[in-house]
Amino acid sequence: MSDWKKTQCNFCQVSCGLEVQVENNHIVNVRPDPDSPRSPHTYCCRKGRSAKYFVDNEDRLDYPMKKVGDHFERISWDQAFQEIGEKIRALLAKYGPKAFFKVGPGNASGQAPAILVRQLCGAIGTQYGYGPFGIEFMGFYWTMGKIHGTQAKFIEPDEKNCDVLIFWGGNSYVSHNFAEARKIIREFSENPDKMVIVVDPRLSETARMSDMHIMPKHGTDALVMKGLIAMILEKGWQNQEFIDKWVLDFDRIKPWFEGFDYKKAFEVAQIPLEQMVELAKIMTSRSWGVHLDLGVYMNRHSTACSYLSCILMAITGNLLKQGNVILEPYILMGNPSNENDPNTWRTPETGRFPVMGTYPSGVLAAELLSEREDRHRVMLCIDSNMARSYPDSNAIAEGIKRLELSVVIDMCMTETARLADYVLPGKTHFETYDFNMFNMSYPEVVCCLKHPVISQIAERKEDGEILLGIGKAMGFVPELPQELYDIAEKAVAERDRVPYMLAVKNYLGKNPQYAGLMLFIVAETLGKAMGSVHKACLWVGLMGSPLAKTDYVQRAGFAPDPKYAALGPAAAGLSMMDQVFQKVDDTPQGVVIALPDYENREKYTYEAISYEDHKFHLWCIEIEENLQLITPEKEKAALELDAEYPFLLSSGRHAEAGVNNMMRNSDTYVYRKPYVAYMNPQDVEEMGFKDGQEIRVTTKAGSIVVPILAEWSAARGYVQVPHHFGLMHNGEVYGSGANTLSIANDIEEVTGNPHLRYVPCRIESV
Ligand SMILES: Nc1nc2c(c(=O)[nH]1)N[C@H]1C(S)=C(S)[C@@H](COP(=O)(O)OP(=O)(O)OC[C@H]3O[C@@H](n4cnc5c(=O)[nH]c(N)nc54)[C@H](O)[C@@H]3O)O[C@H]1N2
Ligand SMILES: Nc1nc2c(c(=O)[nH]1)N[C@H]1C(S)=C(S)[C@@H](COP(=O)(O)OP(=O)(O)OC[C@H]3O[C@@H](n4cnc5c(=O)[nH]c(N)nc54)[C@H](O)[C@@H]3O)O[C@H]1N2
Ligand code: SF4
Ligand SMILES: [Mo]
Repeated sequence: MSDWKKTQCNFCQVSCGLEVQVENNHIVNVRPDPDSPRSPHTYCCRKGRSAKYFVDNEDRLDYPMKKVGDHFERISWDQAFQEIGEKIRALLAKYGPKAFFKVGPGNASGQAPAILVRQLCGAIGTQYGYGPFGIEFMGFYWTMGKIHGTQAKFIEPDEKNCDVLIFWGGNSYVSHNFAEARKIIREFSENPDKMVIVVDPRLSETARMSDMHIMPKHGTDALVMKGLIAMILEKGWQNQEFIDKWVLDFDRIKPWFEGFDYKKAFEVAQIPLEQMVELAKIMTSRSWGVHLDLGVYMNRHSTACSYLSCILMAITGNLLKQGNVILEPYILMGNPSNENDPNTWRTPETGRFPVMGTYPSGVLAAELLSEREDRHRVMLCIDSNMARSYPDSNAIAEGIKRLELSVVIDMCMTETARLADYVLPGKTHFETYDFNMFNMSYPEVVCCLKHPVISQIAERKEDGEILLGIGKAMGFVPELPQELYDIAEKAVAERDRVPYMLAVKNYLGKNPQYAGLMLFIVAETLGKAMGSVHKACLWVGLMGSPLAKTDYVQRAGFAPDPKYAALGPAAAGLSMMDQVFQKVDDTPQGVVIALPDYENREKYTYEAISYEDHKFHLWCIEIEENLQLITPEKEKAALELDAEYPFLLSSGRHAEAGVNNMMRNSDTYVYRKPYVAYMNPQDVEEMGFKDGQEIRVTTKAGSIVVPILAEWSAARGYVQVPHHFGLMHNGEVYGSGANTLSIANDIEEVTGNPHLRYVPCRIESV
């Protein structure tokens, strides 16, 4: 038996610490890492424990492949880079940078490729990019930009300090979408001084742990939130002291709610008034934090919901002061977008704008099928199985085939890869270094460098190395002086990279035309010296970390090397962050790299708000207009279903066993078959079906066959299918893709999340 090696989980942004046992270069066992500061109570969920099925599966790619006629042929890396570089350059020369777009990466647990692909798109000069943000977080990050001044920081509930934890449209007990979710939900549930509140039409696994369960009619959350605010303001229950101190524009938003018939709103949402009064009393008298999730984000009026939830936090004094905190990733996760800047591109066919540099995934099918001259033509898709994960997957597949060039980087021969012109084999985060920018470990900021636990197999490369290869082939890495390579080698050997940083600055000072290619230059030189482009990306990220501007890093015990401290604040800052990098590199379970001054809430709040006046800005024109649509009368009419599609579908459910579209090896499902449609037993009986029988679910986009699982916890009038299936493994396909059923361009009106939790459908016997 081999030793246990430390790393982190590959499957979600939480990145729990794992220890894995490796035999003959295969993972044979997984357990939670007791030393991990990311999951300090030895936590990991079923997905993490299934790592071996993910890494080992027959559809792993080992060599670069090129489509020749109707089949793939193995080619060398040199040929792949050369041909891809040449073809992209030729197409850019013909159509300009607007023809090029990227999709992905879709794996939130390893984000070096995200930084590099941003560099590549920047060098090409394209703004077009799609990714998971565009499927779930458009309204949320846009709201962040409006409320506190930047899309780059986000609000999370402060579970460490609040009394009441609210889950609004999320099922965290199953999706484990924050650190140690199950443990924290259990603690809140068992503690008589604390409360769990769940807002979900279904008696979800999380709702079963709750002290209060509110069951709105599907798709009515915006109406409910608007009503709740109207009621609080009408009764004068708001926290006026907090509002006076921290909120700009309160008088401008008050009219949005005045005279709003909240009783009628709750009636339309089918929630008893007394329950809403009780909720309002709790929200105005206790500290509460809220997790909004896909039941809301992938539903009607999702931007309004994100926005209204922030207004609720503000008027009850739970925005930062207690209950909810603004978190800043230690590395910038994307470029904030400004849709009002005339230089910000809109999608050619559908005219949509980006949020955090990402365009809505729900319009991609229409963009790919566009006939316009300025349409998308050249695609780089990295770690995204978009032909399964994006709305209207049949149209997406058609669209990929029409592209003039499609390159897919993935660890597997996915459904998307099969459609591409070139397929390039990536490593997993178990085979190379990677890291995660999400800081889900409030109040500490934890940074982990995932260390490889499996050594080189065939010709797989780390994603970053592949992106660098494409960048080089396109001429984005200039001829560099040997000196830069030598200084990098020395810096790594001496565990001090400050001289290297200064050499890079010096080089760019003399060659300012390459300033925009800094990341490629570091990847090429320091990446080589470190043996990993991803590791070099972490170093770059830390050196430019927004945390370096605060005193949080010192609070975590870091200080500059005295020899640099003497050279002034700039050198001292670089040296301190370099020490952070060294400690992270030396500590495979991860390190607390910063400690925000969260005890001093006033100061923390003040610093966290990016607006110059350090106030929350609650008014904005888009929401003012949007809220006019959200009245009990209009909503009641809008919620009527068409006779042809009289039932509702949740296209997607984050099922315990599945991991988005990554868990291809169906050996993980030998003991149970999770490809089932949840339906309420009463609906099943009334419609004349039987538990376990196959049904055909049909929407405007398509149709799939799926067996029923009659579940007493399922909501009435609603069928939920998981979205993890329809993946080919070893020549066999288990289940069908839920996105066959989701409708292209059926997106939310303000920022554009798809309506995947609200798809009208019809159900028939097979
Ligand atoms: N209908 C419907 N669709 C949905 C959802 C839904 O609820 N309903 N949920 C959506 C959500 S929330 C999300 S976040 C998106 C996700 O959708 P995407 O962002 O498209 O991600 P996946 O489809 O899971 O594809 C991830 C790909 O990355 C590859 N991969 C994973 N890890 C590694 C690695 O370490 N290295 C390399 N080289 N490759 C790797 C996998 O093989 C897989 O092909 O899907 C969404 N799609
Ligand atoms: N096992 C597993 N866990 C995962 C993932 C995975 O693939 N597998 N993926 C991860 C990712 S990328 C994400 S984004 C998260 C998503 O995590 P969640 O958002 O927690 O996942 P969902 O299963 O979509 O839960 C949505 C909930 O919203 C409810 N809902 C449906 N309609 C409405 C409505 O109209 N109003 C309200 N209030 N609620 C409604 C549903 O009943 C359901 O309980 O999960 C993460 N965790
Ligand atoms: S919670 Fe996320 S990171 Fe932790 S084990 Fe589960 S999937 Fe992996
Ligand atoms: Mo997600």
